[in-house]
Amino acid sequence: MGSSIEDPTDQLTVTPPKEWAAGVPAVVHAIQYSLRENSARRTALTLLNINQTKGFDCPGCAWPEPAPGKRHKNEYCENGAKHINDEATTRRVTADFFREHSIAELDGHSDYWLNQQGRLTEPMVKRPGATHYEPVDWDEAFDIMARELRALASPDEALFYTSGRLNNEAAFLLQLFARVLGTNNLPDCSNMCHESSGFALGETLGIGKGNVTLDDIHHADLVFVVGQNPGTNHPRMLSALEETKDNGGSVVAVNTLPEAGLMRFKNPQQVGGVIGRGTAIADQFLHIRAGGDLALFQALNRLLLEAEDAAPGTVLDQDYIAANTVGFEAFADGARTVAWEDVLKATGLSRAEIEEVHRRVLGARNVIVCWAMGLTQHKHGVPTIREVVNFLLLRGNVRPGAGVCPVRGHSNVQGDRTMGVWEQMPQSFLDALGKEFGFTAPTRHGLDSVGAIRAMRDGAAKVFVGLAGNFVRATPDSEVTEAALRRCSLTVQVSTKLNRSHTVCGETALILPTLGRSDRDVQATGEQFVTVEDSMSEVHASRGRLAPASPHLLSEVAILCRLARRTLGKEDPIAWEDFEADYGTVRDHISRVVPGFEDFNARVDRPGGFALPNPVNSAVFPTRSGKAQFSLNEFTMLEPPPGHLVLQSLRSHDQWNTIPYAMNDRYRGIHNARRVVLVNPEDITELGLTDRQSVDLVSIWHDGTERRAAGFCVVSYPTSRGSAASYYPETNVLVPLDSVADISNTPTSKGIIVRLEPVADAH
Ligand SMILES: Nc1nc2c(c(=O)[nH]1)N[C@H]1C(S)=C(S)[C@@H](COP(=O)(O)OP(=O)(O)OC[C@H]3O[C@@H](n4cnc5c(=O)[nH]c(N)nc54)[C@H](O)[C@@H]3O)O[C@H]1N2
Ligand SMILES: Nc1nc2c(c(=O)[nH]1)N[C@H]1C(S)=C(S)[C@@H](COP(=O)(O)OP(=O)(O)OC[C@H]3O[C@@H](n4cnc5c(=O)[nH]c(N)nc54)[C@H](O)[C@@H]3O)O[C@H]1N2
Ligand code: SF4
Ligand SMILES: [Mo]
Repeated sequence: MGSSIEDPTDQLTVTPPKEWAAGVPAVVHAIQYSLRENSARRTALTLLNINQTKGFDCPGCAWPEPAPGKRHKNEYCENGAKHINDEATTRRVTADFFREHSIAELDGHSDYWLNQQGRLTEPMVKRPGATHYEPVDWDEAFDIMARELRALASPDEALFYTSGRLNNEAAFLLQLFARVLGTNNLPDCSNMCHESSGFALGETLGIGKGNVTLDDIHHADLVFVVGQNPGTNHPRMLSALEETKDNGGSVVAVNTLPEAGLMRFKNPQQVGGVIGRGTAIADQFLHIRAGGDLALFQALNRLLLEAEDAAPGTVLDQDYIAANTVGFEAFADGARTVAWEDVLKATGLSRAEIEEVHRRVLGARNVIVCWAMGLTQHKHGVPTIREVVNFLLLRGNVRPGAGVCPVRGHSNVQGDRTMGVWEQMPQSFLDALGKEFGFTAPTRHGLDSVGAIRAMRDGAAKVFVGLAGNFVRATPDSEVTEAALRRCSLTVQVSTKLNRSHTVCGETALILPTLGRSDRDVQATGEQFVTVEDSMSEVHASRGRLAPASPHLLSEVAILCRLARRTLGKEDPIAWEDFEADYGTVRDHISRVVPGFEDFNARVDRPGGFALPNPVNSAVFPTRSGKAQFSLNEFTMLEPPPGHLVLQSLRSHDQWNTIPYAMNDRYRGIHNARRVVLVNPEDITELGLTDRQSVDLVSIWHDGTERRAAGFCVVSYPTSRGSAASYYPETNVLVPLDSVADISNTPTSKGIIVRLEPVADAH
């Protein structure tokens, strides 16, 4: 019952940041965590099945696996092992647990404590006015949901949130159900994640995904890793970069922090990695200021144009530009005017550093740019990524072997989108879906995550259904978001583990426990598998191997099928019962609706699955003009008023998104504390603060409102000037709901303007 678990209190110790990542300590750490959660036998069973062709997909990040023949027996990283063990824990949350703890009491516990209670085991309901959850049988749970959904004045009063853990089959059924019901309200974690990438790439290249393969990374001449911390968040990417280096390629890392994984890597899967010095990853590290990446790529583009002017026909790929792109002239005119003075101010870099990158670019044929949240979660995230595309197009670097690589977060976040989980799917998809199932899909755009919060706040949405994820902690402006959810008539969370979204309830609230990636899934026609798509558009099967956490769990597919039948009634012609009995029937429909999935069942049966085609690699750009689009992006930089810093909210090494697994951030040298703010020593002095001082973080917003996160400890850290860092989700309270990226509407979680207010030390 987890009574032995306590809410952690911060007891900070600081050691110097590490200069290298992975290696033996990482593996030992993973096994320790595993044995704490599991028996030795279960540990072996789970760890040996991660990312194997007959096993399950790692529920961690979306980094792809090597081709089947090239897989290591332990094809997982330290963090993958932690994620899987967190799911495979033998601790259980039972009906007794909910009898003992009121919802108000649960709400007082930390995110860490909630997660540590273990796996959810049976459906629970909080009835109107109740203080506790009580058991409910599945039938009644579906009745409650169907009744609430049918009582809505319009289907647009319902919201269906998903996190990227959801598999393809469930994602496809979810969006089908929402659209048959009559709404496109499909907010998802992508809205907070790579939405800026999707918009920028969709507009410029015609497809919102990356075009490079793992093999392309291995053989590239130059790889940029921008605004990304692979040592923690995509650890096996380090093996790929090591291979790039072995093959003679180089790496440029661009970050506000000197992240350990960007500097040096010791590969735990190679003997040399255990005892040697490891591989230096970044040949050049650009210690950029927060939000300075747009200026950096604008400067690189100006240098390329000037080099071409000086030696025509030698720098730009003029044939490529002429054959495949539009908008070059307008872009080039603008790019030539970017002022060095502005660039140096925005980036905090020297001109010599940028010129050194430029020389590397001139010497490289195949260039790849990888990025993650350090670009997407800024107000100017979309223009920044468009400028990255300009940079690549200039030398014809969007083609096989080179190009764009937005490194996705959740294991199936890209697949969920491919399956139609988006509030603004194109008409071609809606038409194909309607044709396949004999209905007319709604065409009005639905609500994204920020839109969903506004609608709940304003009483315009009343039923919230979350499939996977932890909406209330993933989203900005925590106080506003909590109040918004509490206004709902019904909130439903389909989850594997307890989290804050279960303690912030609508008038009626349901917890529906479900199978995780590692659980065996048996339905009427036998054992089922599901499918996922990784960051490089490879689709493959995932088969759980463990006995489910409880006999009362239903799979996500089963929950959706029963919900749909109960809500839509017997007269609905869609064969929901068949889908639940045999997931292959869902894949048959997908094969006829989603381009690239022809013959899905046969192709996914092959070891390693199959790759979705990316038209860009055949020089087909499905944009409005039919060509790749150069764009003109206005120079923008983040300029906090005097006495303020730009705060980014990021992940520690010991957390999975909204869930801290432990209180450490080993590579950054932070131990036993999460309420810390990393600040450059010169900024500490300039602000009149001292190292280890207690402060409140106070964010400011245009409308004069302030938001406060109390009780943080200042830690002197080599972050770039003006750019502070703290962990998410503790700092989400600071992000104003209206502070979103232009075009993509992504909360600006990496660009929060704050001041640090000294408080009397509690110690
Ligand atoms: N272990 C673990 N793995 C994960 C996750 C997890 O929580 N834990 N989450 C998964 C998910 S959903 C995602 S989306 C990914 C996220 O992967 P990342 O994007 O790597 O995650 P963050 O921790 O948000 O780190 C952002 C990085 O960008 C840098 N940065 C911040 N602002 C700027 C800037 O303005 N410019 C530049 N150049 N750099 C900047 C930060 O210093 C940091 O290194 O990871 C996935 N993998
Ligand atoms: N300030 C700030 N906010 C951010 C970010 C940031 O960098 N800074 N990052 C954003 C990003 S990139 C993302 S992706 C979002 C993440 O947002 P979410 O995806 O919503 O959050 P997670 O923490 O991944 O969700 C964890 C919960 O998922 C449930 N779960 C796990 N596995 C399964 C499963 O197999 N099935 C089901 N049904 N449930 C499961 C468990 O109950 C667990 O408690 O947060 C965003 N929010
Ligand atoms: S790199 Fe990502 S997908 Fe691979 S094992 Fe680690 S967490 Fe899992
Ligand atoms: Mo993400």
